[in-house]
Amino acid sequence: TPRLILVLGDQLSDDLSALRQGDPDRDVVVMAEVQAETDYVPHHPKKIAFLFAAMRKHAAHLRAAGWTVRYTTLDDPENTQSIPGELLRAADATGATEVIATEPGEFRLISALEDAPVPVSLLPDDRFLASHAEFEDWAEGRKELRMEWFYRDMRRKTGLLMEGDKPVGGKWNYDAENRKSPPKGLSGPGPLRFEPDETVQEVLALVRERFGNRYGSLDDFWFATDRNGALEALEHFVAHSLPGFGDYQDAMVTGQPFLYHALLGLYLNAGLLGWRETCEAAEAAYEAGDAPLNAVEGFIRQIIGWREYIRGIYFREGPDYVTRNALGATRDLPEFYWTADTDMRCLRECISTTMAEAYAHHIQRLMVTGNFALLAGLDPHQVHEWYLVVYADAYEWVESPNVIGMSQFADGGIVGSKPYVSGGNYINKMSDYCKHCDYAVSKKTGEGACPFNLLYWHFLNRHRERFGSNPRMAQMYRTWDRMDEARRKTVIAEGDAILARLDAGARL
Ligand code: FAD
Ligand code: DLZ
Ligand code: SF4
Repeated sequence: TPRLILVLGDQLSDDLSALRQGDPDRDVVVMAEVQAETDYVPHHPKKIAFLFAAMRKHAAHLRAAGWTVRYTTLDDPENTQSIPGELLRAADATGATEVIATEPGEFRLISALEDAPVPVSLLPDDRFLASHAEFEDWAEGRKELRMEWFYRDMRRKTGLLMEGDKPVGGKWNYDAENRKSPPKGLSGPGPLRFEPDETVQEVLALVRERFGNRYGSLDDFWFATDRNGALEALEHFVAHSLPGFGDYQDAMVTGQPFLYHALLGLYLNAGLLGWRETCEAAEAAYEAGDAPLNAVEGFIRQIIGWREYIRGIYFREGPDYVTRNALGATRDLPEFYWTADTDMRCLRECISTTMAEAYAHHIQRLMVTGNFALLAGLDPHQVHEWYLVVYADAYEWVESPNVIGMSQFADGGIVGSKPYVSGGNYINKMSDYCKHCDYAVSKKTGEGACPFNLLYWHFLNRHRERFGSNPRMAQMYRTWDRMDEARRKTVIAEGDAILARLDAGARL
């Protein structure tokens, strides 16, 4: 009898553990577009279109490689609209009594498979550099976890940018060189764009019909939707953007959402690219003298360092991670996160890019939308769901430690040792947003003062008990304490007023 091999929407890799265990002459691959996955949060339609198109092409590719594939489209009248339901239907149709699957990247779906009406054997997802056991071993017994130490081990393990046991160039980390402010007129090459072919157009029509009224634009869809396209996008990035990636990694420019960023996260996370080939392409550019070390090291660190570390945390911390709320933040997510309708230019810019492209780069996510949410005390679970909805590269295993941990400090300091907060000065230094803003970044209080300036001190003041003795935050508290009493009172009162406006749904 055949067995069923489940391939999920973010498992579009040839070298997948479930496929390796299967036999093309005997087994049946099951792939399904289902509402349970499109609706557990209302994903951005571009993300759904990307995944459906990539799934359809991957199914065709597997068939060409000799597999029998049962593929259910979303509009198939027989579709049960859930993964376990489609496995049961496939079992009935084929006589299969067991399923082989690669572990999903979300506890919700892992439990659904464990409870599925057909027995499922879950295999490790070995498309990552560090297995769960390896991360556990690394983390075990450490007082605190820090990405940098993990990253060095991963450099040693992979040999990437290594000369024997020494890091190339003598330093492990060149981040200090990667924080340049954007010069006037900075633009950058941006990603490689793909014209929608017939498959993509069919999917776009389906997604427009079913999800067209949702948050997020489906216009100008340009993502690659197969492995060859993803490889071309990688090549394009390495040739054109990687050389400037380091210098302008943190820069933000109005009307230029992409700059020198890779725009590869969605391909990596869906399985169209692997970490090793991606890092090796960057390393080769360094060795050929085509890209500087600060850029290449920074890029490789994001992938074998941050991406793996973040995944390790998700699986180590467990299903309750996404409900953590160490700072007790309870404010509802303001409506403008869904509409970009705010006078705060930085937020308007980052949120409208997100609506249009299902993309924003790291510093926009961390220091604009994330920073504001943290300063304003927004409920971290609502913030987490927002990030899971809006980005084409978002899956819970990677999104939640970045949001709950890195950005919102709701895990109490597992991912990061201090909260990522800043006033308007940082945003002004790294962007041109403030020049175009109705608020004045130079104003700390009074009419038209930048809300980030007020909320920054408000945050530090209301969380003094937790952060006051953190040596990495001592400087900030000293500055606060040196302000005169009356000024501090004004800051708190005006911060309160902004939060009250948020609560009242007033425009900011
Ligand atoms: P680049 O900036 O060019 O970086 C290269 C690659 O490195 C990325 O493609 C990605 O695979 C990897 N990478 C870089 N930083 C991280 C990180 N912190 N964690 C994991 N991988 C990283 N990344 C996601 O893949 N999915 C998410 O849902 C996600 N949510 C985020 C939410 C917040 C609040 C923050 C602060 C960061 C989030 N990130 C997420 C990390 C990072 O912002 C994105 O990976 C990156 O912006 C993707 O764009 P890019 O491909 O142009 O990446
Ligand atoms: C994100 C997503 C969406 C929108 N749709 C599907 C789908 O229809 N079928 C499918 O197999 N996978 C989909 N996915 C990806 C899954 O949600 C993903 O595998 C889990 O969140 C685990 O990472
Ligand atoms: Fe954002 Fe403040 Fe600058 Fe306006 S002044 S863009 S609100 S940081």
